[in-house]
This record gives sequence, C-alpha cells and structure tokens, in this order.
Amino acid sequence: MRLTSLVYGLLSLSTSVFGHAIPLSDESAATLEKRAILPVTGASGSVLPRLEVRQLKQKTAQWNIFLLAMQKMQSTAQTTKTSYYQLAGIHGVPRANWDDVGRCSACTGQVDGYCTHDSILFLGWHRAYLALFEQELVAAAKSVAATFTGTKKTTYTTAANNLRLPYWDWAAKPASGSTLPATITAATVTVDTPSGSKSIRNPLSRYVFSDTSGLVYNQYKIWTVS
Ligand SMILES: [Cu+2]
Repeated sequence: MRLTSLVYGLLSLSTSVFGHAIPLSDESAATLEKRAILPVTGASGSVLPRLEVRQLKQKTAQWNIFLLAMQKMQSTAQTTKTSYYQLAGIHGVPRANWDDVGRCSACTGQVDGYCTHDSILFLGWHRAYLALFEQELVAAAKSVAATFTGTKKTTYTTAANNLRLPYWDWAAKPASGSTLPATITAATVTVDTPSGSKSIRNPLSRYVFSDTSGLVYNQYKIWTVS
C-alpha cells in the first residue's frame, strides 16, 4: 500500500468523524470514498521472531503450513486484492494499479511502482509492505489449517498461529551445497494435505500467471502462462 494512500484513508475517516470536508491534494473525495482501505496490522497473535528459511524448514508442521499457505495465496484469483498477484503488484510488478490508486506521474521506466527504492522512505515502506504480506500469509495458513481434521487440525492450527514470514540469510553458508536454498529452486515439493501426501508445484520456486499483461521484464516471459 502506498503510504500516502494510507494517510489519505485516515484523513478521509477523520472527515467523516468531524463532518468537515478537507481538501486532499489533487484527488477528489468521491474517488477516495470508493477505495477499500486494507489495514496493515501485521500478523495477528503473539510477537514472534521471523526464522531463516532453512531454520523454518526444520519445523515440519510450520514448513508444511507455510507451503500450503503460499499455494493458497497463489491460487487466489488475480483480481482479489489480497491475492499473491495483487500483493506482488503493490511492490511494482505486475504493473497494475492497486485498488485504483494511480502511480505518480514522475515514475517512469521499468522500476516504477509503489516501492520507494529511491527515497529515504525505503526502509519504512518495506516494513509496512512485509507486514501486510505476512498478515495475509498467516491468515491463509490459519484458513488452510482449519481444513484439516483431528489431531492434524490441532497441530497445523498451532503451526499457523506461530508462523511468521521467513527470510533468506544470503550470507549464511551451509557446510556443503549451494548457498541458495534447494527449497527455492526445486520445481516440486511434497506436502501433507487434508487428503494425504501430495506433490505440488513449489510455490517458492515460481508463480504461474493467468494474465501477463502487467509484466514488463523480458526475463518474466519465460514463465508459464496457464
Ligand atoms: Cu522494494
């Protein structure tokens, strides 16, 4: 979410409380009112550490529910604002407006988007962005956990509640093998589902676009289109 959008949303709320019309930059109140504000709260529940991706993999239940949650986000319709596709678009590519919020007229070239790569807002912007991604990831994990039954439902619900977005420590060198985790490069991965063990497309390896119109980088053209 562009930070200015969030600020505008809060200002819009305050105008309804106090009954005053506040002129908001060059955007009309009518345009602002039709937007759905998505609060960035971070993951619900306790404050927990984010684990390095290879450490998370050691936690079998959390790793499984993490992969299933990523699969669920990626299989959500690209038009849904909290889908993997739309959340990725907030960062910049696919190049599409999120919730009708237009991009700045001065943003040109291939690295435009809402991401503030070239400003002092860089760190703050990405903290909010990752908090949004993480809250949707954990929500998806809880949703998937609820589809299990019996003791597995209990196990995966606990795992989902304790799941946080992992990170990759690129400076951590394993005793052998590639520094790039195999869990990212493997084409398929085996997961435990409510209907048993299954091999699925690895959601950490690729995303399959159903609409490539927002893609602008040549290297993305090699990706599969369903
Ligand atoms: Cu960025």
